[in-house]
Amino acid sequence: MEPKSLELHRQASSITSEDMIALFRGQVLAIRVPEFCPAEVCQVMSGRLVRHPKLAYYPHAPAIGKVMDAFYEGHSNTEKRKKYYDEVVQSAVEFRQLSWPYLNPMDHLRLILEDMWPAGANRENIHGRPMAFGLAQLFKEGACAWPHQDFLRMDEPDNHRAQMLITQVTALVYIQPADAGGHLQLWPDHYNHEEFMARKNTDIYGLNYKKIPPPSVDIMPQVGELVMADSTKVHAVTAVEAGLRIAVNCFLGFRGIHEPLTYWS
Ligand SMILES: O=C(O)CCC(=O)C(=O)O
Ligand SMILES: [Fe+2]
Repeated sequence: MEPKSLELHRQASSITSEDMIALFRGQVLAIRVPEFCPAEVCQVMSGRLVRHPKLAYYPHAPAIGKVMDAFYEGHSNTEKRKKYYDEVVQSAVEFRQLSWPYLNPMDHLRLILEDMWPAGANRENIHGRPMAFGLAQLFKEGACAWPHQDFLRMDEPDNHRAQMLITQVTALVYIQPADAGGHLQLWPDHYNHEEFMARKNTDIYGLNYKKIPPPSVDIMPQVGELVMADSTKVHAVTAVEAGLRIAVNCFLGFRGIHEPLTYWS
């Protein structure tokens, strides 16, 4: 049962620490900021992303492309992990160029967080060096993301800094929503490892829809919209039925209201 006070999503014209705290506490499942990134900037970015030299498709999911590496991809792969850290500075520069000469929506977000959050916001740094920032994901027709959870604390059980994370939020800016499908689904539940494994599909990474309740929130993203949701709770992307879906995203780390927020991808 969902608590009575649970708010499904909150629409805002600006980001406030009150809204962020409500999200971290699980009192609201999503914060939506319409037109966070102007449509003309989205258009510039999508044009560059589809022909980006670093656009790569996931070998296990060829309908999903990405520009820039995500930290979790290098999980338990020393070589990938090294490449990730070696390319941090260059990736940030290249990510910024995607929107040049306009303000990059991810840079805009980090500036807002730094200005708005009482203790400011910093690049995440669990290994004594800054983590990468800025990533794009492209979903072609048929692509989906199965219900899953993202939590750096679970991926890095031996890392002291990662263990101090109370929760983690995904911040997504939709550069180009799908023409049909490609909805973001959110659940209020977080499963621990045992509970997750009991509900997992046997042959794919995500949870089996038949073993979890229906989603509480279903969002059809709009062009330029910013959506923030707790990534440690179950979330999914429904199959793209028509068009190409492009989102840029980063994660935000929360360690307490007196601690700086962190961001990484
Ligand atoms: O693209 C989306 O809407 C969600 C992708 C996702 O799983 C995430 O941001 O953690
Ligand atoms: Fe996710």
